[in-house]
Amino acid sequence: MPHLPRQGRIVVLTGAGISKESGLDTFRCEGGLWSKVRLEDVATPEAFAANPALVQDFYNARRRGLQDPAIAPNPAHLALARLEAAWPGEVLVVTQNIDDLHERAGSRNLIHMHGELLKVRCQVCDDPFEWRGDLTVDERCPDCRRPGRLRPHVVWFGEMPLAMDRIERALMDCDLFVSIGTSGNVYPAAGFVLGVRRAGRAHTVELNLEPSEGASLFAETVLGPASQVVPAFVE
Ligand code: BJW
Repeated sequence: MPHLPRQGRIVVLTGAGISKESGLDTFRCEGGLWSKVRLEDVATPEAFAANPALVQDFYNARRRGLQDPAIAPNPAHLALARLEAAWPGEVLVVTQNIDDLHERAGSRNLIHMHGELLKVRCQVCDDPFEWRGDLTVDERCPDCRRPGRLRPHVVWFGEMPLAMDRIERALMDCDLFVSIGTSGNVYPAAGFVLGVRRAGRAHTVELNLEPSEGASLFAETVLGPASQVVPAFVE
């Protein structure tokens, strides 16, 4: 861990790579989700409008997968939770992941900028709520009772990621920005490091299996599997 003031603010951005060793697929690595299904068919509002059953099936399968007892936080998730508990300043984890492994590891100051797999929301009422089973296209909203309006609580291409105001404030105010296991292909998360650099204050570090698209923008890079490099960085 680089030297920081005791009250230093840390923002950690995580991507699919941190959950890979927990048994969850990444998107763009060999054998990743986007090699099995076209993102245009399942991860846009237009895809959902055209074929809601196909999109629901894609998320139902991933929801079931996440609840497999074999899927659990790995040492990288656990190290970030320990850091949050021990650090006298603020540690904010901003995850692009829709899994719940950071929560299960014990992270509490956490933003799911691309939503949460175990939540759905009504397109009329708009409030997300927990949903652990399969979702069918004609399911009724428990609040407004309208059928066919529930959708996965995830952020698809072309939609605005969640809590951007809070994230941008935290990025501008942080002393250390750490990016873990993300390929840097998807904006706005891919642009966070540049924003932090422009603010001119924070040290920037990438922890990844392979250099990301924006690797040259980080002041420091540590390559290796998250389960090894994250605990080593934090301790
Ligand atoms: C390991 C490892 C191990 C492996 N240990 N590491 C310019 C500016 C702004 C927007 C755009 C722009 N140009 C284009 C856009 C639009 C678009 C976009 O980015 N398109 C690109 C394809 C170019 N973005 C959007 O539409 C976003 N919305 C938006 O921009 O709104 C307007 C706006 C503008 C400005 C400010 C604010 C808003 C929405 C994007 C939504 C993305 N949704 C998905 C699906 C979520 C639901 C679901 O899970 O199904 O999010 S797509 C998918 O990609 C998912 C992920 O969160 C996201 C990122 O993937 P990630 O995590 O990086 O995974 P991989 O697979 O790419 O990489 C894995 C990494 O792990 C690799 O680096 C490996 O090396 C590493 N790894 N094993 C450590 N063991």
